[in-house]
Amino acid sequence: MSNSHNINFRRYLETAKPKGSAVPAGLQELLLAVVDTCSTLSHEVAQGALIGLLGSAGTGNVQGEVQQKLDIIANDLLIEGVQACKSLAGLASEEMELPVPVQGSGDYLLLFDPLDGSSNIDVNVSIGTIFSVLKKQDPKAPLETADFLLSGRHQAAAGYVVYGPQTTMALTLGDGVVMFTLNKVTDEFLLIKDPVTISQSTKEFAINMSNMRHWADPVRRYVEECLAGISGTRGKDFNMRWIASMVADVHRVLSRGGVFMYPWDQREPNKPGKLRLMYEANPMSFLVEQAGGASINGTDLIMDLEPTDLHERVSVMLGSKEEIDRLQLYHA
Ligand code: AHM
Ligand code: MG
Repeated sequence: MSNSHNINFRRYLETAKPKGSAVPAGLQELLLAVVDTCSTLSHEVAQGALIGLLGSAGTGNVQGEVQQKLDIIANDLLIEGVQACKSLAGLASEEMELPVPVQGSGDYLLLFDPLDGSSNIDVNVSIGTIFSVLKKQDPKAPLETADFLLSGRHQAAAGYVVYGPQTTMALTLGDGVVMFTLNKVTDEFLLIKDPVTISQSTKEFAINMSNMRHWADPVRRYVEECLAGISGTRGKDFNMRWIASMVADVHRVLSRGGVFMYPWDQREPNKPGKLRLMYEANPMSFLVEQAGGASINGTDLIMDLEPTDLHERVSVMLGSKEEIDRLQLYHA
């Protein structure tokens, strides 16, 4: 199926049969609440300075990073938007140290990066919301941080909404990836692509090149070979893109292939990377794997990593399979 623009998100959830089974009603309720909130957020983001949304909030988050006003607004909107979901047991956000208990008594856990790409807010470049849904292992026990510490393989759903020239969502329920675009007049997300697949090979990579001198040898080797182009060992010219919003860079990878990297670097040797495993790497890895690509931290599949901390960081290399296989080989 492709370009079925008359299927809205609610209808998609009602009719989809991931791995042959209907989407559980509780998961439908939760995803609809998340996506409705993202639609509200999309309208707020589009107003920017007109409603005083740009600039720093003058506060720091649990990661020690400066929060933008929109980081906080997006976080509050999402909490408010899902609070009443009966199917939800608790939520965790990149912006908050501890998980938040909710009114619901269900067994789903929601994790999100409310506004990814914060450094791009004030310069009117694409930003987005990333979300991941897990199932609480013991639904009856009181909520604890440890309930969230499950590997990416436990995700029941994951996705993002990118606020760009269009507001577009990518979603996986564990059986492929689909994309929707928001009709801003009717406020409906309409199906635009099913299935979404990532080409196995590519000539495009994305990395913050200003950090090159700090990278480990395997990443440096990979990028140097890309830069050598047609006369080097790769025998082809590569193009480079770096939006500095993971959500927008991964959207490009899902749309036309490519490699996205945010690797470990030697400035903070004890920090595995910049990006967060639970709010960024796991949901994006689920999407990328489900679209036929691959996602590693260098040596291992990110989806297989066992988290030990809600806010833990990880090195990320994801995208077209042939390139990720090559990167993994260089790390062996
Ligand atoms: P954020 O969650 O505070 O926005 O930080 C994560 C972002 C990613 O979206 C992006 O890939 C990366 O940070 C950009 O980093 P850099 O500024 O080093 O290019
Ligand atoms: Mg982020």
